[in-house]
Amino acid sequence: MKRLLVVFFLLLPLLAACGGATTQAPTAAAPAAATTAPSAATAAPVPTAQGLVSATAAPAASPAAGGDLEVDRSKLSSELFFFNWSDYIDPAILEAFETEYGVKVTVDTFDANEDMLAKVRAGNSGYDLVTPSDYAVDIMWREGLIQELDKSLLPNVRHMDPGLLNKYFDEGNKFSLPYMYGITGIAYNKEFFPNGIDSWAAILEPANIEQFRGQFSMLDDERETPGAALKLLGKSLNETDPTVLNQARDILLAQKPFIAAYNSSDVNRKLSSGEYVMAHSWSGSAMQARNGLGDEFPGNPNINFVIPKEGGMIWMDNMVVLKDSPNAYTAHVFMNFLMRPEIAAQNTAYIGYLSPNKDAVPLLPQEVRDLYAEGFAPDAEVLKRLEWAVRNEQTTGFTQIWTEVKGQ
Ligand code: N2P
Repeated sequence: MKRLLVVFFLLLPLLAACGGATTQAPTAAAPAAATTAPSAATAAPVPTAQGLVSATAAPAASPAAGGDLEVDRSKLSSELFFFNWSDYIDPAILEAFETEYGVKVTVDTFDANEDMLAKVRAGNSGYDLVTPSDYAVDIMWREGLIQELDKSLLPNVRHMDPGLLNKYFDEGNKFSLPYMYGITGIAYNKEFFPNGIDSWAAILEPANIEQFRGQFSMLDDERETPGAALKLLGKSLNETDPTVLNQARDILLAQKPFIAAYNSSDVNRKLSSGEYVMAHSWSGSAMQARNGLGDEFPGNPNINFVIPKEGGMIWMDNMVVLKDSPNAYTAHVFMNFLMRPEIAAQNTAYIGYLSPNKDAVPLLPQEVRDLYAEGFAPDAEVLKRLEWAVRNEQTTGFTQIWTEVKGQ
């Protein structure tokens, strides 16, 4: 199976510029106009990417390159427990880490921040490292669920795009460092939509979806899915007015009889197999449907991805170490390993999301770069229509309407 070997070069600086340090519902739009491109924007795409990341080569291990961490092996645990989103790391990277350090990384997966939070809040989860999204990082540090990072163990932070650090959910990156970011829109099979899709109405309005009953899904997510309905209403996905939230709920209730499922777990596979003709989808999941995922499932060349004209979500998942992590030192070593540019590039190429690692970006190959340009990453125009999800006291309204939607 073809791996995703990707390059993403144009948009990172624009994305980096957005969402800054504000704590109020940051939109991607305003700062996108900023011209202070911090990294790759002005650079021509680096031509030597192919071969740096290859489907057959083991991940490059060059700990010494550029002054990587001097690991005290006597402090390493033999195991590490990583709680991560599904289909969100190249298994070859886990093998490479084990080969280099003798640490076996066990990955358990979740498909929603709220599910992850419930498990971690219960205590003694046994997990060391977790990848919450932006607003969930905010929740986790406020609730004392995560520990301050020891930056002396994380020299590879220097490879991260500064524009994607210091975001509103963890100013100063005391608790978290970026893992991957992406956007949420509609993935569709162009056999069924030869003219494309340009509005959330295509997946939300009964008149449009009757003909596709049981052949599409919405994310099983209390922020993403009401967020899509809010966008159709022309509202912010951080809307807190109960009247508007109820309108969003009603859109979802009207749609519900037609969907196959609320699904955040195997949208990639079902799009790829043709079981779904469209889906509310994360960009990388759509990219996996298009290109396949390692040896797990094949790609489907008919899959496209779009951010509807009304807008969509931009988000970033982040590495954090749990307060009760049994192996915190090893967790830092693993985080630092994941921030090596060649490892980050290999991982990004494999899973098809977007890398916050500025030195990984030039290592990404052409194939997926082409897909980014086709819409699997935002261009400047799309970026203006994207919004980050913010957590605050008022956003409990989402849990309320989501319970009502799911419960009926
Ligand atoms: C990967 C999930 C991407 C994370 N399956 C969405 N925040």
